[in-house]
Amino acid sequence: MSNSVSVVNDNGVAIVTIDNPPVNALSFHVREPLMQALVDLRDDASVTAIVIACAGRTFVAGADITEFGKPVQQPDLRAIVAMLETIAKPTVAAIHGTALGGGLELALGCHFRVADIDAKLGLPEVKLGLLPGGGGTVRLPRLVGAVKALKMIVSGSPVGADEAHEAGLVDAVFEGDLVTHATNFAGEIARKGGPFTPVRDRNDGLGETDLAAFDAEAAELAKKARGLEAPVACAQAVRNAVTLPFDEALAAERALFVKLVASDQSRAQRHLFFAEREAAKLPGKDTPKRRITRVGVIGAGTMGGGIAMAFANGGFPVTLLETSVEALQRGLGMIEKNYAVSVSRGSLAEDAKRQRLAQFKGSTDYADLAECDLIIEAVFEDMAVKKEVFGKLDAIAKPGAILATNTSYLDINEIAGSISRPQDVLGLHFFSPANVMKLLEIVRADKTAPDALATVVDLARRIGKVAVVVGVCHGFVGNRMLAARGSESEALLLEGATPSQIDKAFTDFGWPMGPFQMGDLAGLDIGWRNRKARGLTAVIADTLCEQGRFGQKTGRGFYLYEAGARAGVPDPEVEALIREKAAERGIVPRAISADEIIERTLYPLVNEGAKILEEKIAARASDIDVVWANGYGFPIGKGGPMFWAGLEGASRIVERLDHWHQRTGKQVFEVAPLLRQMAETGSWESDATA
Ligand code: T1G
Repeated sequence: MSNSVSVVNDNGVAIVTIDNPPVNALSFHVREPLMQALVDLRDDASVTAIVIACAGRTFVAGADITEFGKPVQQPDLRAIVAMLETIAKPTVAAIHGTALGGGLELALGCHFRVADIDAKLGLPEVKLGLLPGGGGTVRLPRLVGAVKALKMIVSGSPVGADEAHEAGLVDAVFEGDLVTHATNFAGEIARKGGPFTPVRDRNDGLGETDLAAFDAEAAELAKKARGLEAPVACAQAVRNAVTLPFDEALAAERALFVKLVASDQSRAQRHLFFAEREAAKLPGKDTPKRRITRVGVIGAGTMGGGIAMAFANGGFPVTLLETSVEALQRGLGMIEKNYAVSVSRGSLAEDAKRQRLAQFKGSTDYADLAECDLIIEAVFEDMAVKKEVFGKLDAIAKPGAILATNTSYLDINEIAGSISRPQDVLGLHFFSPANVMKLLEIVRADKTAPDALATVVDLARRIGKVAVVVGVCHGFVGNRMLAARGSESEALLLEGATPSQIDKAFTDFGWPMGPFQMGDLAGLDIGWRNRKARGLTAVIADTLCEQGRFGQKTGRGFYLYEAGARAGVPDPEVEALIREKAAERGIVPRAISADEIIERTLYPLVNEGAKILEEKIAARASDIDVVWANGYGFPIGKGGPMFWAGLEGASRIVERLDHWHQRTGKQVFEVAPLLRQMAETGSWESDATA
C-alpha cells in the first residue's frame, strides 16, 4: 500500500493499519491510500470484514491541523466516511490511546467500535475554535443521544472507554492485544451475518430528544462561551442533528465548519495549540535529564501546599517542610480539605484522594530533604529569607538535586550566586492555585545548567503543566507585562473612568474579569506590600488598603461584597475617594471610552512584550502568548497579546502609543523598536524584513 497505510488479510478479516507518527493525524498522505485500501477491500470478495487500527501510541488523533487554512486535497475525511458507509461487510474501528476529532469521526463511519480499556474518545475541535467537520455532530448524537453529544462536543473533553461503552459509543472494551480482539470481534460479526447498519441510519433514541431540555442545556453552555463562536456553533450543529434529516444536518455542519476554520478565533486557538508545544522545545533537544523520583517543597502555605499537590497529583512522593509542627499540620490540613472538596464535587474518587495523600511526608527538619531530587521553596517573598533557605539547602541537598525558587519577581541570579552550586538553581514560578493553574514559568538563571532546565521542562509535562522558559528580570514575563498593563489603571480612574467601566471593557474584550475585580479576588494587600517593598505608590489602591479594604476577603475593596457574594457591586465611597484624589491633583474628570481603556492598558502590554523579546527574556513571541493565555486569562479567541497585536494591527498600536507618549511623556508608551519593526514586517522575528 503506502508507508502510512498497510493491509493484512487475517482469514478474511482485513486489518487496515494507519501509521503516521506521532499521533496518526489524517494528513492527505494518509487519506489517499486509506481511501484506496477501503475501496479495494469493499470490492474484494475474499474479505468478510474490515478492521481499522493504528500503529504507535494512539488511534487517529484528528485531522491534520497543519493543513487547515490551505486548499483541501481530496479525498477529504467526509468522502472517506461516506464511502465507508457504503460497505456492506462489517467494519470495525480498533481504538487505542486517543480517538479524537477526525479520528473519532472516522470510527463513527464504521459499523462498530471496540476500544482498549485505557482509550480516550472525544471531539475536541471546539478547543481549536472549530466544530467537528467530518460528520461528528450528526453521527455522535445518533449513538449517545443529543444531550450527551452536546456536552461532549461543546466541552471538547474526551470520555474514557467504559463511559463510551455505557453511552453506546463503543461496542466492546478489551484489555491486552486490541487488534487480535478486534479481528476476532469482526470475524464473529461477519459469521453472524448482516445487515450492518451504518451510524447515519441509526437513531438510538434521537427522536425522543426533549428539545426544551436540550435548549436549556445549550443555553447554559453558551453562557460560558464568553464571546467564543465555536461553542455556540457546536450546539447549533447538534440541534440540527435532532431536527433535520441527516444530509441536511451534515450540510449545515459543513457550512459552519467552513466559516469557523477561516475565523480569527480559530486561527488564534490553533496558534496557541502549536505555541504550547513549541514553548516546550529547548535548544539541544537531546540534553540528558536528571532523574526525579522524590520532590521536596518548603513552605506549606497557599502556594507551597498547591505546588505539593501538583506533584502528588502527578504521582510524585512529596516531602513538605515547615518551620513548626503547627504550621505543618495547618498546611497538610488544607491539602486534605482541598482533596475532600474535589471528592465532594465528583472530580476525584475517594480512592485517588487516599493515594495522593499517601504521597505526602511532612517534616520540620531540613535533613529530610536530603533524599529529594528536586526541592522547591515557596517561603515569604523576601531576599534575605530566600538566601537563608538556599544556604540551608546548599548544606543538605544531595549532589545534582535541582534547587528551585517559586519567587514571582526576586532576582534569581542573586539567590543562585549566594550558594556553591548556582548551576542547580532555577525558578519554578507557579500560579495560584498551583494545583489548578496550568502555567509554569520556568526561570533560567545565568548559570542554570542545561540538563537542569531540560529536566524541569519535561517534568512540567508530567504534572500537567504548560511550561514556558523565561529569563531573569523583574516579574519575569507575566508579572512584568501585568505591571505595564496596570500602569495606567489608576490614571484612568483619576481622569474619569470607574472601576466597573474599566472592568467591563476587559470582560467585553473576552477576559474572565477586569483588573479591579481580579485585584479584589487576589487581595489588594498583596500588591500593596509589593509596592511598599519597592517604594512605589498607587494613590487609590494604597488608600483603600490603608482603610483595610483588601477586597473580597474583607468584604470591600474596589467593590462592595455582600456576605459570601463573589460578584461585587460599585461602591459610592470608592467613587467619592477617586473624585477627591483627582481634585487634589487638579484633574477634571472626562468621559473615557472603552477603546481608550483598551489602548492605554493592552497596547502597553504588547509593547512590554516586544521589549521582553528584544532583551531575550522570552525566546518567541508565541511563548508570551502561552504565558498570557494559560496564566492571566488572556482570551484564547485572540491568541495571546502578541498574536492579537497582528489582529488589532501593529501599525495602529504604534500610532496610538506614539499619541499617548506625546500626550503624557510616560515611558510605558515609548514604542519598542521591535514593535515598530513588527508594524512594518508583520513578524516578531527580530531579523524579519518588510
Ligand atoms: N494535527 C497535526 N499535528 C498534530 C495533531 C494534529 N491533529 N495532534 C498533535 N500533533 C502534533 C503536535 O503538534 C506535536 O508536534 C506532536 O504531534 C505530538 O503532540 C475534521 C476539524 C493527541 C492528546 O484537537 O490533543 O479533527 O511539537 O505534543 O502530549 O473534525 O496532541 O512534536 O512537532 O500534543 O502526547 C482534532 C490534538 C483536530 C487533538 C497527544 N484533534 N492533539 O498529546 O503529544 S481537528 C485534536 C492532541 C479535527 C475534524 C477536525 C494531542 C494528543 P511536535 P503532543 P501528547
